[in-house]
Order: sequence, then C-alpha cells, then structure tokens
Amino acid sequence: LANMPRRRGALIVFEGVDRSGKSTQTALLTQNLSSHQIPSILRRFPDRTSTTGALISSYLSSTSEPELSDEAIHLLFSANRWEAVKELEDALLNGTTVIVDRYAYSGVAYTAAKGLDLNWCKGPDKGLLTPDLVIYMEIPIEVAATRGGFGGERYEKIEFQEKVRGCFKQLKEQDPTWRVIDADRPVEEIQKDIVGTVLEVIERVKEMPIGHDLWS
Ligand code: Z5A
Ligand code: MG
Repeated sequence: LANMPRRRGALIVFEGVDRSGKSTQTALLTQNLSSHQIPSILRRFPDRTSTTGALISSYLSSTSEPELSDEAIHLLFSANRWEAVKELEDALLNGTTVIVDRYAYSGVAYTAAKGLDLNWCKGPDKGLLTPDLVIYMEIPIEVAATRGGFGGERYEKIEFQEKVRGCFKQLKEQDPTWRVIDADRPVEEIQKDIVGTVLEVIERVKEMPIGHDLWS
C-alpha cells in the first residue's frame, strides 16, 4: 500500500487584468469544488500578509515616487511566490487542489508593461511550480474599468492596463496550456465553464508528477 501512487491535487492559476473577475471566480470555485467533495485551498499573490507582502502592499498603495526600482519590486513579487512553494507543494501532495489568484504571469506582465525586457522578467520565477491549468480571464479594458471604476492603486490606470493586456497576450502565445475564458459574461455563466474545465484537469493530472519547471 505504501507504494500506491497517491492522488495529488491540481495547481490551478487565474490570470487577467485588473477587475477581470479573478477573485470572484476563484472564491466561487472553492465553494463548488467543496460541494463536489474535492479538497481545495485558495491562495493569492501578492500575499500581502508576509514580510515581502507588506513591502509590496505599501509600494502598490503609495502614489508618490517609488523608493524601489522597477527591478527591485519585480524581485520582491517573485520572492513573495518563492516563499509559498513549500506550502503549495505540501498541499498538492496531500491531494488538495490549489487555486491561485494571480501568479508569475502577472509578475511578468506588469513589469514588462513598464518597458522592461520580457525575458528578463521571466528569470526570477523560473523553476517555480508549474500550473496544471492557467485560466485567463479575457476582457476589454473599457469593460473592466466600468466595474466599479479603478481604485487608487499604482497600476490602476487605463493606459497601463492596456499595456499589461498586451504582455499577457504575448505570454499566452508562448504557452498552449492557457485556457482563455470570455470574462465579459454573467458571473454564473463563467463559473459553469470554469468548473467543467477544472474538474477535467483534476482528473487528468491526479497521477502525474508535480512540475517544478515554470517557463521551461
Ligand atoms: N502584481 C504585480 O505587479 N506583480 C505580480 O507578481 C503580481 C501582481 C502577483 C495587486 O493585485 C496588483 O499587483 C495588481 C497586479 C500587481 N495591480 N493591478 N492592477 P491584486 O490581485 O491584489 O488586485 P486586486 O485589487 O485584488 O483585484 P483585481 O485582480 O484587480 O480584480 P479581480 O480579482 O480580477 O476582480 P474581482 O475583484 O473579482 O471583481 C472586480 C469587480 O467586478 C467587483 O466589483 C465584482 O463584483 C465585479 N465583477 C466580477 N465579475 C463580474 C462579472 N462577470 N460581471 C460584472 N461584474 C463583475
Ligand atoms: Mg482580485
């Protein structure tokens, strides 16, 4: 029995521009998996509760000239993910599906949107846990902007979000495992598509090893 392969959980990542509905859909998904008796946890990046998270949060909420360079804040966002690897991996090995609200793709897209080289941006996250599925919430910026309007955080500006969307598009073209979801629809309709896809992926990867080779 000790040699029996244990079922592992799936690593499901949600990406998309500001207000595309990631947090809404990830919360609903956890509830729906639980009603299917599938154990899951929900994590988000940046995780503002850790030491690096506190620095990131103060960077995002300040509108004055940043003290951290674009490179330095990029590395902090990446460090914020690296410090979670063990917890995420333990959960997956335990059979728990891990749902993640933003991941390294946001890391690359938001920094590359400032004009930094996309390949340089990918460097620090190289070797992170590989998602089994990336759900990309596709939405025009004008539509996202009508959802309560943008808040006051550093990146919440239409022109910048357009650049971010362009960078996500480049990442999508490099990675055929992305599932693009039309996010400009009613919440429940989107969730129905997501649940179907996620259940399939959980079933498909349960006996596969966990990947530790993001971007390879
Ligand atoms: N960032 C980075 O630079 N580098 C990194 O490595 C990472 C992140 C990981 C904070 O992220 C910033 O960090 C972010 C990227 C950068 N900057 N920006 N922009 P965050 O994840 O903490 O951002 P957030 O403020 O939590 O939320 P969000 O991602 O912008 O929104 P969302 O989660 O996609 O959307 P939501 O909260 O689910 O929904 C937004 C509103 O729309 C809300 O009022 C909903 O009720 C409504 N909504 C949701 N779905 C629908 C539908 N289908 N129809 C109509 N209305 C809807
Ligand atoms: Mg969110």
